[in-house]
Amino acid sequence: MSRLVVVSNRVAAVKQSRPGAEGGLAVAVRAALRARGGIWFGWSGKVLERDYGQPTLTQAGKITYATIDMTQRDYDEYYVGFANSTLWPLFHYRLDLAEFAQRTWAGYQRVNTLFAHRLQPMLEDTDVVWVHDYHFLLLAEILRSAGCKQKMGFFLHIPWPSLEVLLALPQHREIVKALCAYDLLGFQTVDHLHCFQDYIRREAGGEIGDDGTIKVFGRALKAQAFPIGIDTEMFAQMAVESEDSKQVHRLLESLGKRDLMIGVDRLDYSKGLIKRVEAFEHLLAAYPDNRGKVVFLQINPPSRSDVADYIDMKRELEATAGHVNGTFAEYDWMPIRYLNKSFSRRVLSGFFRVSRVGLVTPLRDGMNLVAKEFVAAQSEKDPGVLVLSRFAGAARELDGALIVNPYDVEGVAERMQEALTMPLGARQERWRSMYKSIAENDVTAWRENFLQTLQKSGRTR
Ligand code: GDG
Repeated sequence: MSRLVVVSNRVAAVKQSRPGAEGGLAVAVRAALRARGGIWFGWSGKVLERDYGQPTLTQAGKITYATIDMTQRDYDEYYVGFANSTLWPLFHYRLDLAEFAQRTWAGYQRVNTLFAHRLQPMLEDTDVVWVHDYHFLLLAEILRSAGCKQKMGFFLHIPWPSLEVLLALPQHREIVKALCAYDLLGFQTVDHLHCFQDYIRREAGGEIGDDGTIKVFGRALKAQAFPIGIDTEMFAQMAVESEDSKQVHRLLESLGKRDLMIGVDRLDYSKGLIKRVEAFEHLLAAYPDNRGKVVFLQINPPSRSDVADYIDMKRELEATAGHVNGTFAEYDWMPIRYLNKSFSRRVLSGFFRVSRVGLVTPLRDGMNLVAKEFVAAQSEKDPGVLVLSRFAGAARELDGALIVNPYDVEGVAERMQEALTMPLGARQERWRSMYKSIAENDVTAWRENFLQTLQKSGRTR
């Protein structure tokens, strides 16, 4: 079996903490690296004033963790700049927030080049390279022009936008052309895949074969949907154990007989948090029976707090939640508990398990793993109901959820009410079909599917 080289912006910690402490992706990637041997390469998370040195290498069994630091300028231009202030908003359909500047584009090209040049000497001819996410769209092209002939695959964790939206990106052509230097491109859903194919056909004049082979820019590659999964069994087991934890007991005690609705999201404008709070406000206004009887717990681990749009959104969210609490709270009941902090995955799994309703209502999301985790955490005897945005990739698979349009605040409130009042039999039926799907398509199946397809694809070398 060929050695695997994984490239991602952040690299998981060398030392794993207890099972379940890290996300499914890290677990799955680490397991593949452990089986095949290889390198996990990326940014150390450190920002230094000085120039890049050679990668820091840490060997753990058959895995080499290779990380490099970043200069303040590269962090500002590549990470905060082009990656998170141009690509992220644009790929999430937020043209109003996307910033376009030659300076950050140059920074993005520079950092992709630097990473490629640091990676290249570590590569062996028979390696298989798997690059993750929008931070490294250009990596394969730079490696190819430096003479690298390894099989290279790329997986995009966020949505691929529709043609009209992508065309607003001044560098759309350079970026798509660079992406076509990979042998295999993976998207979260067929919808994202179709958007990409649309660009290839209509904008780039390329051809797409029945088997998904693309011929464009004098290159041949494959593009396919690989919906990412979670470590379903492990998450389900963790939730069972966590139900008996101190934190879950305290939560239940504080609720009394009230029903819990839960949302867990990075504090990001793509997650539709303000609209969600507005929908909850509408629920309390339109269905007053819920007053005093339902608690909405919204957990938001902080994220990208050095990007201005995130600071603005946080302020607006706090004001909106404060307004709802100010309007409806009673001396013995607070409708919204808004927590701007993180919890361990173990505690979260227990919170999910005791929730009557899971609210996952992003305005756009590549997949959304919280939706799958919520389902995994439920008990078959008394499962909660998932309210899920049609604009999350997960909606393609989780057809047992109540699917909503997150922009339609009144519509979401209706579905919240339906979820709160759904009879047990209907909840079980919906949950079973969703659990089956996430158990079959877990993160291990996802990883193997991608790597096997990559192994088979590409030019014969
Ligand atoms: C990107 C794409 C795609 C949340 N709060 C805490 C915590 N979490 C965990 C969740 C979940 C993960 O973080 C978030 O994953 P999502 O999929 O919901 O969202 P993104 O971070 O935006 O991820 C997304 C994903 O990549 C994978 O391809 O699904 O569409 O945007 O696992 O449980 N974890 C801990 N403490 C918290 O407070 N430890």
